[in-house]
Amino acid sequence: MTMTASSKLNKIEKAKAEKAGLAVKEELEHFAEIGWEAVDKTDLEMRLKWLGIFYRPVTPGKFMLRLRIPNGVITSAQMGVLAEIVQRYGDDGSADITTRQNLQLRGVHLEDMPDIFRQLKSVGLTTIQSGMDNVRNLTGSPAAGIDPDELIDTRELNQKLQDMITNQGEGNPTFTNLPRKFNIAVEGARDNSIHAEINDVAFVPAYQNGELGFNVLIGGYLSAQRCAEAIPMNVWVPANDDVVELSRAILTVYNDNGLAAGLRESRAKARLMWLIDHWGMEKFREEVEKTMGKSLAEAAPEDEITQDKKDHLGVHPQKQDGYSYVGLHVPMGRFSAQTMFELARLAEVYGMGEIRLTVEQNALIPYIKNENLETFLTEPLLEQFSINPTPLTRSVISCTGARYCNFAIIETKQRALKMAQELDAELNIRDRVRIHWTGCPNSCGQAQAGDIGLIGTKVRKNDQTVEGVNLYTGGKVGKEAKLGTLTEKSIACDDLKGVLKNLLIEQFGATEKV
Ligand code: SRM
Ligand code: SF4
Repeated sequence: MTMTASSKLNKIEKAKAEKAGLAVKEELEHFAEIGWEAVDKTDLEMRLKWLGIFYRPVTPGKFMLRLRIPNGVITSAQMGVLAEIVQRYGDDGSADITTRQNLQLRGVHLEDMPDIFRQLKSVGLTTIQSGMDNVRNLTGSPAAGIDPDELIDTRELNQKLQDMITNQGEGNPTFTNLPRKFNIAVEGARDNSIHAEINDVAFVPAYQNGELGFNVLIGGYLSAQRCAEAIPMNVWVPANDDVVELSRAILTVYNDNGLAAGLRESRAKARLMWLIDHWGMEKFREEVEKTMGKSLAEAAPEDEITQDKKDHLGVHPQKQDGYSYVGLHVPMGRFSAQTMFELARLAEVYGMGEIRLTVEQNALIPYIKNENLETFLTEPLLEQFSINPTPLTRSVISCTGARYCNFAIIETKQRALKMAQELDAELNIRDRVRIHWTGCPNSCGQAQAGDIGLIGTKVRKNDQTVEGVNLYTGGKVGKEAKLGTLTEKSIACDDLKGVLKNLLIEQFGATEKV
């Protein structure tokens, strides 16, 4: 690297150039022995994220561990191991389903990490490259392989993508120093279950000359500085290893040109869309073709996203005769060790030992024999994880917020649930209304995708600074997905209920309960 190039690097790039993120893999045993207080600050706060280990300044010594669950498919055995891990930490231990149909464990201690990693490996789980400048969890339809309307079963493709990106979970130096985080989603259903519009690369089903494959959208992302909807790359690929090869080529082009295109200077201008802006789509496409060593087919004129987005809650017949899958509402996506054990047990007893996670932070149990449904529905866990919650509670989504995240400006999860429950009790609401809460403008809770989006902010009220939100509306998901926009600024959380109530009555057909 030249002096000029390196002097322009941002702080994170400089730290990565000094020592690669993945290097801490070899040091984990040592870190566990010396204890977290003795670990170098940059290793502790930054590089450990390459292993999925997140130091939480809000709860020092109690770490968050982010897994990778490609396509949101997890077995009962895997869930059981995760439950055992969080159980060790008593009340501090819990797990969250994330907005990328993934799991994060909470309360974990650094000294236990080598042992935890051995346990995870024994059941085929990995946490590698799940944070910082890496490709995040690969998302796909949660009902892949069981949805009667499905076009392409994306499970194997997502697993292959993960294996390519992470070198079978061992860590892959080739794709671990990207200019920024990177999101890939592969949709096989008709309802855009994966939010194609907010992924850096999204594959959506489309027929080309009678053959089923994917149109490719690129550059979508949300951030504090800019939010961009994914745009067509004008490429179609068949539903086979070309998906993996195209992803490899896009990642290579992004990785290798980040420096020359200025992406490694400012973290705020480093996502894939900035490279597309810099070059234009035509050159970007050419570079990708050059890297792949072949020309790509033009996009099919239309894709097959024809349905509104499903939330998969409740009982649904599978494409396999005699079986149903059941979607359970996990309030705020939060599990205790006990609910994880119980969910794993139910999937084992009634299903085939498998659970699916959704980007709505809920869980499905597939392969329940229809004749066993009645008994299944009487299981005590379903009192906590309802299959038919009230309309707002059903659809509310929230990022981590102030309880564990040091970027947070406000507390989110508890507040979001309470608000949804109270409004459900006070209003008749015909349809679901998706309220997305996010504790800061990073928008991990995807505020711009909500019918109503709320982004945490500080507000002045009665000469005091209090927790508040900026309100977004107009977000659409599914077949005509579009990002919502800011409609009202600086609403104190104490005043929010009244504002939401009016909004729900005026724009979403709600009426007051009498
Ligand atoms: Fe996120 C950073 C949590 C999905 C945009 N995100 C963070 C960190 C790691 C910050 C930190 O170190 O504390 C948060 C960890 C808090 C914690 O303790 O849980 C965090 N993000 C989450 C999760 C857990 C929210 C949730 O409750 O579900 C989601 C984990 C997904 C996963 O399994 O990997 C999560 N984050 C998202 C999404 C939604 C999505 O992918 O659909 C976005 C917007 C989409 C996107 O990335 O384009 C998102 N997170 C960010 C950003 C802004 C990125 C940017 O380009 O500026 C940051 C900050 C950053 O990267 O600098 C961030
Ligand atoms: Fe933390 Fe902000 Fe992401 Fe919420 S949106 S998890 S507060 S970084």
